[in-house]
Amino acid sequence: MRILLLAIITFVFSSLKAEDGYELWLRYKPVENKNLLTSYRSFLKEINIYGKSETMQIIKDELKKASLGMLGQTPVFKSTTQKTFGLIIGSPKKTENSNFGQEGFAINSGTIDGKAIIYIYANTDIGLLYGVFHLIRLMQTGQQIAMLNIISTPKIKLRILDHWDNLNRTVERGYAGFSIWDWHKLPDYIDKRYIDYARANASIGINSTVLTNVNANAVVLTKPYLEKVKALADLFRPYGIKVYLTARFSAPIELGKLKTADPLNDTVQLWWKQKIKEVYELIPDFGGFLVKANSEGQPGPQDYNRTHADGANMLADAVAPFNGIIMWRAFVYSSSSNDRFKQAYEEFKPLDGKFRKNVLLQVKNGPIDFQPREPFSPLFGAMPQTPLMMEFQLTQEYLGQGTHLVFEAPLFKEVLNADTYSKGKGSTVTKVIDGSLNNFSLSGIAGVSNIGNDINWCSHPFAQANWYALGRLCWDINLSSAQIADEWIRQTFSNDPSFVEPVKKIMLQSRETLVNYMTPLGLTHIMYNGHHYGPMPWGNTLNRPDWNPVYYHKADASGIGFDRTSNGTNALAQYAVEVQNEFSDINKCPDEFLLWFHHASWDHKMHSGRTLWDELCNKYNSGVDSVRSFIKQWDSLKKYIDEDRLTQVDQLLNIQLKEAIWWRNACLLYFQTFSKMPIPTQYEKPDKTLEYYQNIRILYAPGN
Ligand code: BDP
Repeated sequence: MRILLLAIITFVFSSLKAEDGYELWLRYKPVENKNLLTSYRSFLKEINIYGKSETMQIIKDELKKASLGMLGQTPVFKSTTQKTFGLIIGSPKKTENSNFGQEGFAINSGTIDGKAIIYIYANTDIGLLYGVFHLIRLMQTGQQIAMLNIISTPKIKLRILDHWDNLNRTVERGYAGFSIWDWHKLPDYIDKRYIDYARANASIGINSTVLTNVNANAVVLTKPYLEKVKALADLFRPYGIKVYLTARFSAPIELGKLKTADPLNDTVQLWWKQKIKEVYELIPDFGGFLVKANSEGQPGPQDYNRTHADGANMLADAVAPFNGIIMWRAFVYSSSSNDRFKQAYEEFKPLDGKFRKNVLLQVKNGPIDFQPREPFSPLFGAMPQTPLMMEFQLTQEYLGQGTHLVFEAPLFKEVLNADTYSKGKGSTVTKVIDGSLNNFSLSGIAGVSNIGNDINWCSHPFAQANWYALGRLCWDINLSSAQIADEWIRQTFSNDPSFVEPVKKIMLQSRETLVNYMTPLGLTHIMYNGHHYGPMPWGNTLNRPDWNPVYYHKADASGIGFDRTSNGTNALAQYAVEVQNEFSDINKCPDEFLLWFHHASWDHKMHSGRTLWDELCNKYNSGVDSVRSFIKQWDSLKKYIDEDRLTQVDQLLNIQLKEAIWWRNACLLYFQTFSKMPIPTQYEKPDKTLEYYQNIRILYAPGN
């Protein structure tokens, strides 16, 4: 009796316990709504599982955990064909259902003879696992499960995390500690985190992971490291996750002692074929390679006067017999172009249609580099004969790094919803990426991972939401930012609407808020050199012009902004005429893109009626004000969540406020030296001088 009482007390009060964030959105806290609890309990009292694979075992463990945590009940597991009720997973008579594909699932529920019954069907065990996680999500977010009729399939085939993790465990642009891959101890030591990582990814449908940094190290292709990779691949397989590596283009020289890495050289081709065979002998379902070539000093085919297509195709031919793929990055820029914006298009557009079928071109969302706001990359509308995949950056290199609360779904959606007009109105980036516009069956979205070995995985408690958003959007690209935020908050914190609604509001405003206090009105790349932490709009000391912030804003006495119209670099010509029309007229260009495309005078009249200078002051100040309101809002939510995470977020928001003020003051004081206009009286005056801000030296920012 006492034990039972203790169990009930523990069940009821476990939601108030301190939390470290390790459990992510898979917390499985007790369901508080009595009606829902009764309903869920009846459906999950008995669970019938058909099949004995490792994946089915994972399903069983997950359901046990969820049921115990949320419902306080241990389900009875059966695997018979006898009279069944409760939750039925898989089916004794497996019939291929073309609606589900290889990863989709269906869930149906109702009552038979007064007994609750719920079926999850799929063509594969992985599909069943996704179905189970979906059902758990419904329960965690407080939804009815009594009358379900769901068919769900992923919109995007390759749903990927790109880790920029080095073999020495540092993470390029990582703000959450060291790499979770403990290469030194692999393959014999298996960190429990690897399993939890796979679980978390499977729960949101991520099915691919690139383990290593795009600035690649050939050592990962040596036998001892491949054994380590194999250990991870074996662990991830039952969770439906395939492993990929980055390939260093000069590996034949570095590892094979060849004199060249020329992709058209027979010996080089043979070297890669043998190396790749070795990989597949260890990992039969190895996914393939991600390649950064001839970009920021990385070796590549152009070192031998060959094209990106020559390089990609050589590797594609070597992985093709094993059904592998090559993800070739389009992130290139050198000092030769008059506008960095134009470079990827100039190099890749002529190669359209020249890549093998198993090559995907991986394009960053914007033409420059993961800035707080960029117009969509013109490549999305320009390569109808090449499957293009999207590269987003979850790790917040240019979005406040480890200390700012920024929910990135609105940024992702803004790009995906943009219309390329490449095949007339409605040719959205989404349709390019999901393959529907140009008829490709291969499709992919990658997010540069924000995961490290910090206890809560991503350092900032809200950074987890960006990992979550990537997975959910890849599965269902039509989900709105609000839906994703809603789901995530409920699972990560609380189902109480008095908590969910204000926090959702903060999340949905957070990206625009950051744009406002960092780079409003289309400003871009004015961060500190190197580590990119903090403002440095005055930066002008590096050798190449396109490494310096002044290159990007071009502020002078006449105005500010980068003229990309036909009077300037004419980068706009890389878009369809309809897109050009949206941006080319300085008076019609949307405010948020103005300085991306125009050098506008300081007294240019904005849509608000204010001058450009006043509008700049307005935006920088409204960014700061929003952070203040986030803090106030957050602090009013004390009673809804555990103190640990409450305090953590509160401290981080206060850092964010300090930094927002730093950004505002530094930028306005600097730009004022050109505008020569006063900061309007209704706004706060910077309390320090420009020199003060210019003398700030941050030597050891993380991730660099
Ligand atoms: C830039 C990062 C750099 C990456 C590069 C890339 O600053 O660390 O290596 O992107 O994507 O944003 O290759």
